[in-house]
Amino acid sequence: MNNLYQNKKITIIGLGKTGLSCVRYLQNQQADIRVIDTRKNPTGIELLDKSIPLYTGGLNQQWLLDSDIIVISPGLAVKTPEIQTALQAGVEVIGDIELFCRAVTKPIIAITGSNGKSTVTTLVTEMAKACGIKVGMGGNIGIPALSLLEQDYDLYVLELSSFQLETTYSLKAAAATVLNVTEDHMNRYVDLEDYRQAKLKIYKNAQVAVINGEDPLTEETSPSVVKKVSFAENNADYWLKTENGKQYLMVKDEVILPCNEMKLVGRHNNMNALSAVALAQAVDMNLSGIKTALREYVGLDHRFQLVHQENGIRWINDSKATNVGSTIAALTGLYVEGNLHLLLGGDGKGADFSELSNLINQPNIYCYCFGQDGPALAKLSKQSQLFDTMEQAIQNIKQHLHQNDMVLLSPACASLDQFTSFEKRGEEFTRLAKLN
Ligand code: UMA
Ligand code: ADP
Repeated sequence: MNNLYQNKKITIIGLGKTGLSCVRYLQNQQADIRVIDTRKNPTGIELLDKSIPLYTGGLNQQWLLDSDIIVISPGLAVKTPEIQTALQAGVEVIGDIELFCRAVTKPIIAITGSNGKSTVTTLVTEMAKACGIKVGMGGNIGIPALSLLEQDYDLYVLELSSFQLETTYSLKAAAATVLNVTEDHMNRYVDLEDYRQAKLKIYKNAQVAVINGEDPLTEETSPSVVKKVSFAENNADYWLKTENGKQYLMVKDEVILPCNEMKLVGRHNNMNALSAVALAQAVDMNLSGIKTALREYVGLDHRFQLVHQENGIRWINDSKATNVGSTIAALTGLYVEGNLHLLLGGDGKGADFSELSNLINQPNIYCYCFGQDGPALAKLSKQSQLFDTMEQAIQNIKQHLHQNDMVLLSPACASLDQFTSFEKRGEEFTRLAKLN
């Protein structure tokens, strides 16, 4: 491998998983590195080699200006004034995915979107495995992309966030998709269009762009794309056929699989399956492996997951519903024979929640709102109550439960105001569900 970065002065910002993977990678490249984290006591501090200069509690402008390259964590906005000052002084600012793209020699399937990224990323990875391909999966899903370069893979499947795409320039995906665009991270973007433009960067220089025919915001505009395919319920290359009450995943006129042979359920998951097939076929995976994965894939934890059932009451953990679009997906077409007790709340990241209003104002839906944006959410429904914490809300729900009811945590918000992650929030919900 060429030592592109040998003796280059590189400042890495952020000591999370991404920053630490950059440190490891650039140390191997013999770069002259130092690390900044704006937090006083950042998470990965104990894992950092003591010989590497570290600055915490703010951004050291002089270090930034002295750098040849700044490698910035997706957790920090490029719009931050100190970063802008460095950019104006001619310092290059990139992210870990850019480092990855410059080094990689094998094809990449790149996946972004407001919702469904992790589901599609893992499903495509399972398809590749079922086809016998040595596949490395990483990115926003929680495995830093650079760590994948430590092994020998023939294909990479990357989940990419808008934050990561902002600082990526050299991606040339074999297949790329923007699954959907709905409001998220409005505290980091000027508006929806600003956020969308970051996502659309995924298509630049892609061999195949996989677009959502039902969401014009996912339309690729890059002239560099070689081929375009679409997925949608109707009028698309990958579509859903309904015949005699049964649904089928289709490519053109060919049946791929009856939907009831999949373990994934729900309309949004049918769309996820179609996009995954489109991505897999774009890199010539065989249909037999694709079908095996579609049949066997059970989905991920914390995504509309049944975690407890007792006395005819179902408890569903959808803690990964961290924006309005994902909660809408959970509620659309959901039939509950009894009452639906819906837990909403957390950090809304500047979102407008009003789209939820129609869906939740139903005679059998009761809302229990908590956390930072609980008050704003409670205002949306006539049948809502406000609590400080999810635990208090669940204690209250338990006094009102009857057979055939459902308790659903699909909070439309990030968890970070009261939990360390969406996983911890989901685990707490599951624990409380099972508690007598
Ligand atoms: N932070 C600071 N100062 C810094 C650096 C970070 O305050 O100098 C804060 C950030 O604002 C953020 C938090 O620290 O709230 C985490 O940042 P980090 O740099 O420690 O993050 P990593 O551990 O490197 O995790 C990142 C992604 N995090 C973000 O984009 C915020 C992870 O996605 C990703 O899995 C990981 O890299 C590996 O690629 C998480 C995420 O929430 C799951 N992503 C967003 C989403 O999915 O909606 C985009
Ligand atoms: P991401 O990685 O983009 O956050 P996940 O696959 O982890 O996506 O799912 C996050 C949330 O979004 C879950 O609540 C899930 O049920 C919901 N979801 C999954 N796919 C879609 C989709 N295509 N459209 C809307 N919501 C979806």
